[in-house]
Amino acid sequence: MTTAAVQDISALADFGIEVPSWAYGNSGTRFKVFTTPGVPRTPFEKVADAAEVNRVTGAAPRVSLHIPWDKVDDFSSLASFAADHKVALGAVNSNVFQDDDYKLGSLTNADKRIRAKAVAHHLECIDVMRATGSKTLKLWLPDGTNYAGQDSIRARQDRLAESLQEIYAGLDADHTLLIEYKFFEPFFYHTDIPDWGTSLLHCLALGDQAKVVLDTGHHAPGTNIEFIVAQLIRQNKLGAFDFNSRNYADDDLIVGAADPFQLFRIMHEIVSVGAHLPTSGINFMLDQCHNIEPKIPGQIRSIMNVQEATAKALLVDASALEKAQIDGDILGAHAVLMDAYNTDVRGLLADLRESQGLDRDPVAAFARSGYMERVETDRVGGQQAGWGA
Ligand code: PSV
Ligand code: MN
Ligand code: MN
Repeated sequence: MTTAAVQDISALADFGIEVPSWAYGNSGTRFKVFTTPGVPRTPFEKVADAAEVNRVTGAAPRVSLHIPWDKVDDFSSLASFAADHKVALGAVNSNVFQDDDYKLGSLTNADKRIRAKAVAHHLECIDVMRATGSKTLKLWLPDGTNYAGQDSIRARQDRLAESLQEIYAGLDADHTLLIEYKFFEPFFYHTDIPDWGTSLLHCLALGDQAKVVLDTGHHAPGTNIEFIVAQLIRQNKLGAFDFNSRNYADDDLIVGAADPFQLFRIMHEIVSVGAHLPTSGINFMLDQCHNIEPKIPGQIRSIMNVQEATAKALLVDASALEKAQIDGDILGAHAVLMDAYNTDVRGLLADLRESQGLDRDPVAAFARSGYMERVETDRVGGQQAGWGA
């Protein structure tokens, strides 16, 4: 059993989770995008919605942007708007998957002109970062092929390395380039950055400012994600998470919904080395879409799920675990983890919120606020957040 001495989840007071702007817009599958009353029409309204999530949870201090979905005339005014709403603008996500030019690839394309265009887009994203004060550029590369022999796998890696170097050279000294991986989709034979190994190799070639972002939905079924987390942390190359849940592929469902135990195991690897503390520099982000459920409450639920998994990880009796591991006590060690996982932490989290001056129940607080009814009346006409988030 966990003891009272280790029931300290106060570290969660400083644990922030970044939310994605695209979670607040309408999204869907290739079959249908369902519209939602009150959906944001502009990037400003997306930021306002995200600020609501922070207001009731106290744990969502930043909003990731997606360019061009969140393009505005004056990014510094978007940053001031965010600050007025007590949030900051976070990672800037590039987009090289919606332009006809990129049919055969973007940063890997055999055509030098198209590669240059894709590099220029990332340099434009870096300019956005300068205007918003964001420190992180996030690159998910959709490039790949559908048929064996369609293009040279090797040549594409060489082109990618060269393109990445050009982007990396455009970073300021305090910027980080996050390189994401995904094992398949939109291409189905090979993907140019399919796994953490490929992402890591490119990051190592680039330098200290390049790190891997791990999207929990981007692995083959059965992959031991916590092993990847542990390994990347050992190399100081885990830059960020894109949290979400998957049952089948890149489902982008609410984090902790499909497999809360997996989320706990991931957070245990994080907490066991203190990587949940702000000093680790790891950016804990959500990358989700709410196709059928209400979006703001969906984000609130997501934040709470990550908090619950992290609280449970904080309850792991580290010294008892280490002793059992060293003693070769297999079931004893497993029991230490399971004791923490099976603890109901909802009361502890409600107490923590109360101590922060927040409502004990963020879902109820949001429902009571009348915000949703207000925006449903005020906002007429919605904006498609964009495909693929
Ligand atoms: C596409 O798979 C994707 O979901 C990636 O995970 C990116 O992080 C996200 O879209 C936003 O571009
Ligand atoms: Mn992602
Ligand atoms: Mn994805």
